[in-house]
Order: sequence, then C-alpha cells, then structure tokens
Amino acid sequence: QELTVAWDARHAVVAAADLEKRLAGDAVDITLPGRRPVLGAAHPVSRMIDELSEIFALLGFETAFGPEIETSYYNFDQLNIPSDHPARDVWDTIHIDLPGEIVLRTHTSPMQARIMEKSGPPVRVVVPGRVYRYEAQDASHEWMFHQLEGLAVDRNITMADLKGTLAELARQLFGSERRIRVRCDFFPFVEPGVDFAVDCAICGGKGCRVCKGSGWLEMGGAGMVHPNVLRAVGYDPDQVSGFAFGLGIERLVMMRSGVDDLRAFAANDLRFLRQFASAV
Ligand code: 2U9
Repeated sequence: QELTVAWDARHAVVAAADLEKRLAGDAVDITLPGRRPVLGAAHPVSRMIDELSEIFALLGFETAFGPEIETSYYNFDQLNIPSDHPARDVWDTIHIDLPGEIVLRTHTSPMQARIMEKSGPPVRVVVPGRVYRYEAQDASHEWMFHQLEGLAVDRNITMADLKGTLAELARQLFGSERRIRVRCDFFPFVEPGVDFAVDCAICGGKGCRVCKGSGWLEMGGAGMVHPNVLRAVGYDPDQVSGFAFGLGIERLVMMRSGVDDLRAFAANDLRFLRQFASAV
C-alpha cells in the first residue's frame, strides 16, 4: 500500500510535468501574422491563348485543340501542299518516322481540315497550340512555338469579313484606335494570301524604336481559303467560301510586353515567368 501511494504521487508529478512540456512545445502564437502560400500563375502563353479565345468567342468562333503528332496527309496534302511540291520545303518539318508519314505538326491547320471534314459548313473555329519546326534557334526562331489559326467558311464570306475580323482582333489586343495594314503574300492554302500588321501603339504609326521606324508591327498571315483546300474536305467552292489567318502567340506577347527573345518562353526561368503573374 505504501509503495502504491508513493508510486501514484510520483506518477502525478511526472505526468503533470510532461503535460506542461508538451503544451509549451505545441503552443500556437495566434498573434503571429500568417504565412502567405506561394501562388502559381498561368504561363504568359496560356494567358494569351485564353485572351484570344475570349476575343474570338465574341466574334462567333469556337476554340478547338488538335493533336501535335500528325499525318503528312493532314499537315500537307489536305492544305494544297502536295508531296512532290517544293512548297513543302518552306516548313522545315520534324519527321518522326522514316517513310515521312508521321510528322510533328508545322502549323495548327491540320486540325481545321479535320473539323471541316467532320462537320459541314458553316464553320467558325480558332485552333491554338504548339507547332514544331526543324530550325536553328535564335532570338526570333524556336523549334517549338505556339500558333493560333482561325477559319471561317460559309456562304458569301469575303475579304471584307477577313479584314473586319483582323481589325477587331488588333483593337481588342492593342487598343480601340488601332488600324491594320494588309499586303500581298503567298501561302499555298490561301488565294489571295496576305500578311497583316497593326499600326504601332507607341508612336501611333509615326515610327519609333519599337516598330523600328516603320510605324507597323507584323502580326501574321491570312487569306481566302484556296478552292483546292475546300474541295479536299468535300466542300463545294462554288457554294461556300472562307477566310483563314494565322499568328504566332509568343510574338503577340513579345509585342505587348516588350520581351525581345523568343527563347525566354520555353526556358522555364521563374525570374522571367514571375513578371507575368498578376499581383495577389
Ligand atoms: C485551313 C486553311 C487555311 C491559315 C493561315 C497563315 C496564313 C500564316 C503564319 C503566321 C505566323 C504562321 O505562326 S506563324 O509563323 N501563318 O501566315 N496561316 S493563312 O490558313 C489556313 C488554315 C486552315 C484549313
């Protein structure tokens, strides 16, 4: 009995001391400021894709995504670039099989061809995504970059619809005062083909360092869909017509943010990427 009483007394002392120690160790100072969790942010290219997708949604275009690995049939043949034609050399293609049947897409247009083939006209769609070129890298060339291409096919689509769409795009991106310039160019999948530019928002077209004195900033290429492309997907070029355009997404971010090296976008340097994260 004596031992039990002594043990119980001692046990109470030890247990109380242990509890004291644990409480002190676990103490939470509720007056300390909280720790802000590190927030991630969408990549500037993803943000530009989202912005473009919203602009084109207001103009009646759906957004679609397609495969990055394509058959040369969809990447070239369907787009009026036959296999024995020198025009194929323009796209420095990365082939991923020996007979040359499978390629990394050089543009997102094969997806538009797939969409046209599947659903009849009218079609209004934009396709953003990665594209690949076998290319030496420098500040304005990368072997992987992002494009957004658009396509509208319906009865009575004209060049005026194309110009109106491109002007609205330029105004949504660079301000309501912007004007566009359209000049002749050649792409096998359109006829006539054009390149288009927006007047420089910095100098209003007078010429400055940003537009290298020209007053204009190149945005991309476009044109009226070639009758051969419409025929290849089973459309009748006598019944419907269409316009198409393409632009480089990194380039748009560069134009708006003053980034001068295309390679920065895929280098994954957080010091670069964090500059685009919105303030929390
Ligand atoms: C279909 C038919 C025609 C899309 C077009 C361009 C002109 C063009 C370049 C701009 C800068 C590529 O990213 S870039 O290097 N693109 O100049 N793209 S017309 O024409 C199409 C698309 C789909 C079925």
